[in-house]
Parts: sequence; C-alpha cells; structure tokens
Amino acid sequence: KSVSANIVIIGSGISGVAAAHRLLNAGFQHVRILEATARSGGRIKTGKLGDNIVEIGANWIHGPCEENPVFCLARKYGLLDPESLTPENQAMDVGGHPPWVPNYYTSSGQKLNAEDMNPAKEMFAELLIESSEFQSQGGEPCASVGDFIRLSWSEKWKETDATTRSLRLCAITNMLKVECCVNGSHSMDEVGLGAFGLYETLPGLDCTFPGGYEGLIKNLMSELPTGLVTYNQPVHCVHWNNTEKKQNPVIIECDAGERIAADHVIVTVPLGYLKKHHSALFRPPLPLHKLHSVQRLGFGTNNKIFVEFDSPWWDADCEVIYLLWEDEDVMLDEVPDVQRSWIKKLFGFTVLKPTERYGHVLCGWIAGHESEYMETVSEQEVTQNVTQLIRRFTGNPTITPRRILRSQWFHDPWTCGSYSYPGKGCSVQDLENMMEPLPTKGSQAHPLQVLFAGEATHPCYYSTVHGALLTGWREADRLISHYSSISPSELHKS
Ligand code: 6YU
Repeated sequence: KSVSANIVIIGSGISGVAAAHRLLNAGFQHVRILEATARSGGRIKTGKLGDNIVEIGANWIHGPCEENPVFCLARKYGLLDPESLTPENQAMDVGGHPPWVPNYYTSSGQKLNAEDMNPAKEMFAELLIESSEFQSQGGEPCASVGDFIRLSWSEKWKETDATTRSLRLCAITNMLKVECCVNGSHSMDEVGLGAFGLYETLPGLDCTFPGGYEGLIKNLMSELPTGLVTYNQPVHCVHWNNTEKKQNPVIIECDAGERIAADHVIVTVPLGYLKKHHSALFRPPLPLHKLHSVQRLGFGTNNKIFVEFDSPWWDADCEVIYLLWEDEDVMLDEVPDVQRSWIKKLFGFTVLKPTERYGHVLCGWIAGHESEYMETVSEQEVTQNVTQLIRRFTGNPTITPRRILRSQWFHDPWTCGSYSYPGKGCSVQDLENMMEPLPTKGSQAHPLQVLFAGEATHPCYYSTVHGALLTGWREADRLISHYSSISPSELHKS
C-alpha cells in the first residue's frame, strides 16, 4: 500500500539512508533527504593515502555476526573477505577488545617483552568488566570510570617491587588513552561509571571492508531513487508544532532560505552538532528533559593519523603498537601542556593488514582535547611530531615516514567530534529521552512530527555503525506502524 505523507530526513549518514530505504520499501512515496555536505555517508568516509584505501571515519564492523545488520548487508553486497564470513570468525566473542598481537616500546627507546605486560593488561581488563557491572546494581562508588580504575588498582600488586609497579602503571596510563579512543572521550574521568555497562557488544572478530566502508553506502544508495538526496542543503531550523496548519505541521528552513513543509521530519544530525546548535535548530526549543539528556551524554573526539613507511620497524606478526611514556606512572590520561606535548596522548598505532594489500601503513590513534588541538596544526608539524616520536621510542634516528594523512572530526562543522559516550551522571533514561519523538505528550492531531535517529539514540549500540543503522530502521518503523494503524482514507490526507 502507498502512503503519501511527506517525510523529510535531515542527514545522509547511514541512519538517514537506512530510514529512507525502509520507508520507500514500505510504500511511502514522498521521502527526501537533506544533506549539508556534497556526499552521503557522514562518518563513514573512505579516503586515499597514496594508492592505499584508508578509513577516515568508521573502521571496523564491531561484532560481525548474524545479529549485526551491517555484517548481513556487507555480506549480501559481497563486500567482505572470505575470512570474515567464516562461522569461526562470527563465533569469536572478544567483548569489544580484539586479541591483537602487540609490540610495546618505551620513551627511553626500549622494546618490552609483551608477556611482561600481561599482569597490567589483565588487571585493566578486569577493572573494565567491573566498571560495566554497576548499571544493573546501582550504587556506584564514584562518578567516572577513570576514578574507579584509580580507586581500585591499589588493592592489587601490593607485593610488587617499585620498578615493576611503576612500569605497570605507565602501561595502565597507556590503556586509559586507548579507552579514550574506544569511547571517543577526552578522559576516562568524563565517562560515567553508572552507565558504562549500557554498551553491548556482539560476537564476532571485528573485520574491515577491503574496498572501503563507503561501499556499504554506495550499495544502499544504488537501491534508492536518484534525486532522493538534496546535497549541499544544510538545515538551519525545524519549526514544529505549527498547530494552526491542518497539514504539514513541520516547516524545515534551510540555510539557503528554502522552506520545506513536511508531516514528519527524522533528525539524524550528530550529537556534537546537536549540542552546539540545538537552540537554533528547533522552534519551539527542545523540551527541557530532552535537552538535559543531550547535555549529559558525552561526545568527544577520536582522530586517526595514517603513516606510511618504506619498510616496517615492527614485528611481522604485530597488529598493534603501544607507546609507554616512562614519566606517566600516575594513571592520568590528560596531557598537561597540550600545545607543546599533544603527541603524548597518541596511544600508539594499529597495523593495516594484510601487508600485500596496504604495504607498510600504520594508523595512529589520538583522542581528546589533544586530538582537537592536533587538527589545528599543519600537516608538516604533525609529520615532525610523529617522526620524532617513533625515532625516540624505537631508538632508531633514521626512520622517516613516506607520507601521512590525518582525520579532523572536531573541526568538521557537521559532526563536531567523533561519537557519543555516556557522560557522568548518565542513565538509561537519557538514551530513552534522546530517541523520544516530539511532541512528547498527548494525542494531538499531529503526532510524531520530529523523530530522532543517529548513533547517539541507540540504547546499547551507540557509537557504532550498526547502532546508527538500527536507529534509522527504528524511526522508519515508528512511522510505518503509525500509518498502518490509521484508516486507509487518512493515508492520503496530505
Ligand atoms: C563502527 C568503527 N570507528 C572512527 C571514527 C569516527 C566514527 N565509528 P553521521 O554523522 O554519519 O550522519 C549525519 C549526517 O548529517 C552527516 O552526513 C552530516 O553531514 C549531516 N548533517 C549534519 N548537520 C546537518 C544539517 N544541519 N543539515 C543537513 N545535514 C546535516 N563505528 O561501527 N566501527 O570502527 C567506528 C569510528 C574516527 C568518527 C567511528 C565507528 C562511529 C560511526 O562512524 C558512527 O556511529 C556512524 O557512522 C554514525 O552514523 P549517523 O547516521 O548516526 O551519523 C567497551 C565500550 C565502550 C563503548 N564504545 C565502544 C565502541 C567503539 C566505537 N568505535 C569506534 C571506532 C572506530 C574506530
């Protein structure tokens, strides 16, 4: 059956594209997407470093298994390597932390024996598990995951000698920096302990798209009508609750001045954008409880610095390189002098594999305000800092990168950071508030005027592509079930 209601989707990232897909397949005839930039994909963005395909945004399918819709779509479109498709790969349960083969280097140029780091690694993994258990119990002992880790470690390693303990603490500081990248937070002191356990992982060993993550978007777009997306069309304001109008109660005002009338609008702008622009974006403003949740949820920055070399300086089987600063045995994941020492926040590198495909390319990871500052310095300065860092940690003064490429997500005006995390004081209620449509109360003549999708509105898969995709489907389904519950004569009212 066809439905003629006017639906406007703001944003052509995976959640917006998924919502459009679902609505069109369900017979909605008037669906359009308004996108601020010249492309679809948003935080799914594939780029080039020389001849190599690299991911500027999303990197992995987290938990590629039957329950993961991104995995199922990627498989359907033939976008994955055979190893990622095997039942063994799908069954591997790694709890969000793949067991990569590590190399450890220290700031005095030592390469450490990886086994010596196991006690620190195991303790940190245990503390992360403990951190995620409060949400079901309540009564957490402190506000943030960072505080909890500092509080709890002292119970352990009482017997250990001072030198070993100091090195282990440097390793813990490094692991906190890793977690800042995983969570997209400035510091683990900003990640709420009470809601840390809300995030759920799926089984399956994380895999990548050999031809680039954007292949997923391209395949989805190829199944949609051309002209569905209006590009370079930033939305300035959503005027909702226009009760005088019998039809099209929502007016979407674009930066270019165009005003578009709709029955329903699905807002998929990133939480970073929403935090910065909510007061201009909604007339009337967002209800207070929703606004407070927008403020309580966190949205930080995680960036990548790709670095290519003529030859590898890491072990052949190495998958991740950790850089331990020997003056950092205090478990603080913030760099005191950001402008001089921002590079200290970079935890290390993941190795792009397989070598036959990528050559010798590393991906450096840096989160937080240090990462935001990194975005403002020249590419030459980034290269200099990375080169000095690697020379220092390897003790090899001749290592010279061939080229680099970095992401700049904080200064992207339509994203304003990387992805969301539960901030201090957050609860499941905040995520529920995020996805609640407007108007929130009553059975007015015009329900479901403004709907909310996007990664930050998923109750347990926030910060991921599969989470974002599921929210697009969820909001489409909300409209589909609304129109299937009203009489056929009502269907064509507009
Ligand atoms: C994943 C991964 N991954 C790395 C990096 C980043 C992200 N993610 P979009 O922003 O895509 O779309 C919105 C659109 O709206 C956009 O096109 C805008 O231009 C447009 N817009 C904005 N304002 C507008 C306006 N006014 N008018 C019109 N249009 C407007 N996810 O699954 N695997 O490896 C990574 C990673 C550097 C930046 C990621 C990853 C996150 C995803 O990229 C992201 O969620 C989705 O693409 C968002 O889609 P969307 O549609 O919502 O928004 C244990 C534990 C702890 C918990 N966390 C652990 C999880 C780890 C998360 N890991 C991420 C890691 C990486 C490396």
